Amino acid sequence: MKALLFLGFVAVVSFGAPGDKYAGDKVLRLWLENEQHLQFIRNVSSSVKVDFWQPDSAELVTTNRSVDFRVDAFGASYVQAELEKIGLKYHILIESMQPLVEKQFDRNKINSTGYDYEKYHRLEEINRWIAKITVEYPTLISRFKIGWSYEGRHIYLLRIGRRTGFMKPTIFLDCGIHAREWISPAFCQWFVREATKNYGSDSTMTTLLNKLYFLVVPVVNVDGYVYSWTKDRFWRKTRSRNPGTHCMGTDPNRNFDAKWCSVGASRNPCADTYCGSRAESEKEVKAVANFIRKYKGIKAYLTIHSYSQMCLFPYSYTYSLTSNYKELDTLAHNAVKALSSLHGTRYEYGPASIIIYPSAGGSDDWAYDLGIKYSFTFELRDTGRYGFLLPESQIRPTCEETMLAINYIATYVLNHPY
Ligand code: 9B3
Ligand code: ZN
Ligand code: ZN
Ligand code: ZN
Repeated sequence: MKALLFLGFVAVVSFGAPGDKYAGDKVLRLWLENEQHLQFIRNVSSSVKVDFWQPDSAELVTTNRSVDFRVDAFGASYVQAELEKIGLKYHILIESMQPLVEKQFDRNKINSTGYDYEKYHRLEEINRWIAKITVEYPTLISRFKIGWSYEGRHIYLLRIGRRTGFMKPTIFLDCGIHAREWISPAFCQWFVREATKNYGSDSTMTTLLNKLYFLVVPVVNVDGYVYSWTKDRFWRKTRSRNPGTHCMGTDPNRNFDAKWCSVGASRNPCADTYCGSRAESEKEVKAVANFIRKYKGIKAYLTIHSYSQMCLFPYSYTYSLTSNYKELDTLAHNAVKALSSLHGTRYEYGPASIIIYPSAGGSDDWAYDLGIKYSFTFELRDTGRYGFLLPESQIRPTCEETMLAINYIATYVLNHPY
């Protein structure tokens, strides 16, 4: 019996399962109506540890919007009591976090027929998959390394499309900029699978792959992703050290060179939206930016995040509209319409500054200002029922509907050369 218990313990640790770290954690949603509510939320972190889910940090909270955040059992009882006192109504989005977290960690993730696209995968599995699918489709896929992470891991890029020997318009698609948004890497993998599987049978995909290249980075923030599997399921940032503090990491989506750190980002290394010591201080951001700068022919930049069901486009760093606002708005409208046609999932769309909050240093704004005029951030499912803990049963419907939006945009880009 002792031996069994011991073995069980070893297995849990070596697979990086969450233990009972999240027992008692809850996710609460508030609607802030006035200054008093706002002050409460801004100051709550001094009394208890709260993990902001939506928006992504305390600084971004404003009145007349909802806030989702995670607190532990102790924090929850404190916060709930305080909320009653100031008469702020709240809603418990997730009553008990532990079972949801446990469900996402390892079980039998490789089935007999090969890779399971309806599971979340740890980085080593994703890297093995990258190697394997590249070998399986030598005429459609090439694998590149675009750089190394802070902790020395490779960042891979897959180029997908029929090899022609001449330049083709190219669509850049990245996933996993934020570590805890696990549905994002799952989507990039789904995209590559659909592209390869449907080439030659589905006419849309065949045309796209004949006439375009897709450049897909399945996981940008590789260190953070590993950390979200091994240490902290809700880690968002990179894992670089910050001098003078024990707080680690920079928000890669505040670290791009787009009006860097001017708004909606934090100078505090302990914040989840820390912009870093300078633009492109993060090796992962630098790798993506350098690649995009030197690769000629990128006509669209698409980046996948979660959660909140939105299709966002520039600008995020200012309320000013881009010169092609009307075109982007129509394109987003139609992409979202295609997405919704499958399961009725509702998406909001528009400039990020207006739809979520103004914030600088994002990859979409940076790509747009570089001259890539079709630049979109997708925030996939859900709207907060599960948040970052989106169950694996939703991987398929989420990816299927998102494919429709991405294919719509790709087809549009193909038909509107510039
Ligand atoms: C944020 C920025 Cl700064 C941007 N340019 N585009 C989208 C977003 C939203 C994502 C973020 O980084 O907060 C959502 Se997770
Ligand atoms: Zn796996
Ligand atoms: Zn994100
Ligand atoms: Zn998000």
